[in-house]
Amino acid sequence: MTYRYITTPIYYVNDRPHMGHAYASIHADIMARYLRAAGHQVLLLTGADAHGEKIAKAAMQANEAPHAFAERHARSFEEAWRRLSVEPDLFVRTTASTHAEVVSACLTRLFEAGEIYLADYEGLYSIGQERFVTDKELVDGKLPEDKDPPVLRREPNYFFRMDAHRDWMRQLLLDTPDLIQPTQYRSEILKLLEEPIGDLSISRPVDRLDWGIPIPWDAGHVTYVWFDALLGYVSPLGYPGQPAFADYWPSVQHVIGKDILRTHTLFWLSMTHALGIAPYRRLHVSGHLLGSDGRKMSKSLGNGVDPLKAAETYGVDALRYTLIREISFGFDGIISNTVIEQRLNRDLADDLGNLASRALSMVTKYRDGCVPAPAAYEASEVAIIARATELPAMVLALVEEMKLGRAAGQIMEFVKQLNGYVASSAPWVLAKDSKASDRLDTVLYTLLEALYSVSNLLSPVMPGKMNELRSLLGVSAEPRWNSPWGHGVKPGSVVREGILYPKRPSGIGDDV
Ligand code: ME8
Repeated sequence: MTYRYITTPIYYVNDRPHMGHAYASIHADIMARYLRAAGHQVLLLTGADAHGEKIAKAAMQANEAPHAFAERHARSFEEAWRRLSVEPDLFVRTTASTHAEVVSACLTRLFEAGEIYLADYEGLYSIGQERFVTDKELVDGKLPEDKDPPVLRREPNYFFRMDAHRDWMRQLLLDTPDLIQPTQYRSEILKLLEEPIGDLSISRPVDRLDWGIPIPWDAGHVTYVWFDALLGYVSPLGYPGQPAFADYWPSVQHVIGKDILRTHTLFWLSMTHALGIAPYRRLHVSGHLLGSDGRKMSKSLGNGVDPLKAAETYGVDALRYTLIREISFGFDGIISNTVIEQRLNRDLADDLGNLASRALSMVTKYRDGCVPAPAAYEASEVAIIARATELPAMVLALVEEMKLGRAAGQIMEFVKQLNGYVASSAPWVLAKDSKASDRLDTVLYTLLEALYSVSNLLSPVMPGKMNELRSLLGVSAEPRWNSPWGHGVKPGSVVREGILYPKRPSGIGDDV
């Protein structure tokens, strides 16, 4: 048994989750489900990042205490994950006392080791991104991802000696070419590491911000939100002493968006190095979702699609499928209602749904709904069996690289092959020929068994619909990975007809 640990970002809980959050969480959830199906012992972590100025400000605007405000939104994230079939094993709250204890212990250790010092800081601070920024990063006076320009700050801060770990980080990236994926993000960070990166301010004076974990040796400061949140990846495993940490941490893979690449490389790698925690195994970095107008999806631009509304309109599984299939992971791409609708109507209803409903209705019509036993296989069946047998390993190899869209693409190619097989074997012609009865049995059985394979292969992406498909095929609901050909549908058992993906008339989804 091998342990695998996958994390989503620990989201700021200053509002309801939006499509960008759903994008990262659904990718992490699908990867977790594939690895679980393949026999790994998997933990999927998500959580709520509750501290920092952004939350304090939003809570004040909502006229609510920060703790109650963050808790209310954390619950709306939990509810959203339920509705989007994202099933985390762990949900960390940075407000949890167990988490605060880990943060305090880490700070104390680093302080005692001379890794933290006090100094005055003056610089531009982005409240949107919760970090000090450099002039080089600004476009027209602000960060491109921010609404407001950064503010000038001068204050005493505790600093972590981040720059002292620069050479080590550089060497780590050089020695581990697949540490950060896709590779363009590794190159970006390697370039940054060629020059000094400075030290990291890790505290805020309480007279300006008191919403955070106190600095253990100085009541006048609270911990900087990123130093606190990143440790949310280790605290739920019982770092440092619990067996779960020893078991799961060596396999950790983080899924993040490109907006938090620097914090997950410069900050997190140097922190783990200073603390003697092994660096993560993989950082999977996504691009940004764009609205139908081609601009980064955001609430202020009004070009976003609400994930819960989309799940209600098109079905949660169609949304999950579209999110992994439409955009190559790591690149920017457009997600609009039109895009989801097209994926639903074309890939899911026309290709997969149609294949299932044709196979099931032919079995109903020609064999009274009973699964026939196959007779002799011919070349076309041998090709299908070979494909069904090799797909699980191919799919898993792509999943390990977070190429979920390509994995789903391979499975949908198999579906196309099966649709071609229906056309070329023409069961409706065989049904008219009393001497072709064995042949018809073989074709119908092959279609049902291949659909069973497809349901197992796509189950991590579309758990609900694939359960439905297995139930129509008369097979128990649990998916089985790598089920050998001939061990799925049972000759003599009964299938049911059904429409998996009702088609939606085009143009109903308005892209606002
Ligand atoms: O940054 N397209 O939390 P956050 C794609 N609390 N992904 C998007 C997106 C978009 N338009 N918008 C957001 C934080 N995301 C910190 C994380 S981790 C220790 C602390 C996704 O709520 C993307 O994965 O701002 C991005 O990295 C994440 O949401 C940021 O979530």
